[in-house]
Amino acid sequence: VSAPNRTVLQMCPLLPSLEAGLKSYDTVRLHEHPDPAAFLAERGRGIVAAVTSARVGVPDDVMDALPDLKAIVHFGVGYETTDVVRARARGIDVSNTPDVLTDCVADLAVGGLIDVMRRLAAADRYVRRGEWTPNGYPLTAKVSGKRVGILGLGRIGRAIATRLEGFGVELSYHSRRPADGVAYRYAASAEELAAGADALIVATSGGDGTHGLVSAAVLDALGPQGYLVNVARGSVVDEPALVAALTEGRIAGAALDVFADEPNVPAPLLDLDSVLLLPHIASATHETREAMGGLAFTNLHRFMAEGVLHTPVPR
Ligand code: 8YV
Repeated sequence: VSAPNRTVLQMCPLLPSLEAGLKSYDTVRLHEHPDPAAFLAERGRGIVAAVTSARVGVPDDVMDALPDLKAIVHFGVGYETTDVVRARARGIDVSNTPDVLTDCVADLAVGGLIDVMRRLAAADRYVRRGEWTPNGYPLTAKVSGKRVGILGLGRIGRAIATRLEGFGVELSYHSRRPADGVAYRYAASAEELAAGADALIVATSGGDGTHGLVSAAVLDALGPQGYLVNVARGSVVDEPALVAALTEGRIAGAALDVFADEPNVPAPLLDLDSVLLLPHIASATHETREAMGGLAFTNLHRFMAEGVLHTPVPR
């Protein structure tokens, strides 16, 4: 019996430069098969690595159809779409692309905060509609000096905080436990954080551990003068509660790069100038996406050559 091929499974369309890198291996593109389950039943043996995005992950049924799988490589820092506990129980290691996107995601969070408080996109629409009259545009809210709460003080949350120090804002945060060596005020819960903030920026990871963390109660604590920015995952926010709070004016506005069911955006938000709607673009710059693709490829390459991933997700 000859040794099986060491095949790589591509789960979804990826950055062109990363797809070009995958060509150096025997790679199969699952998303191009009309019947993926039948394809895997026939060809699953010999697939040792899967390359996927944060959005798609490797679903349980795909994992179960791959008896030789040993590595899952994510293009993206988030990996909540893959059951890592299940993977590791089977001896499959998992990697993501941390650090390389931190700057761009933090930049966009600050941009979103300024946009929604100063209503930049709405003002642009106003000018384009030809409605500009002297003093005609409503006054907005000052950003500098405000109280900003950051939910999740990981790499991205810290980078957001560092940027906002330059705006003279008063920073506080909530995470599972207080972070070592951090001078910002720690709030014991998301609700307490929101109650003491003019703006709440969501920078946690997604997945079960943070699902619905920004609840109706948290939004009410943020209050009618408060703004929400979400660059994390739509799942972290109770989206129906957010839509209700925005349409009823129980919070002042929101800048949203992520949604519960992308690319579907709740219809009532489309009519609100108090909301900035972005199509999940926080990491989407040439520089960062190339760096993410490079790091994903380094993970695959090291696994294929040495049997280890370069940036495995934490245990
Ligand atoms: C990307 C992201 O949109 O890294 C993540 O977790 O959500 C974004 O950077 C995504 O990874 C692209 O698939």
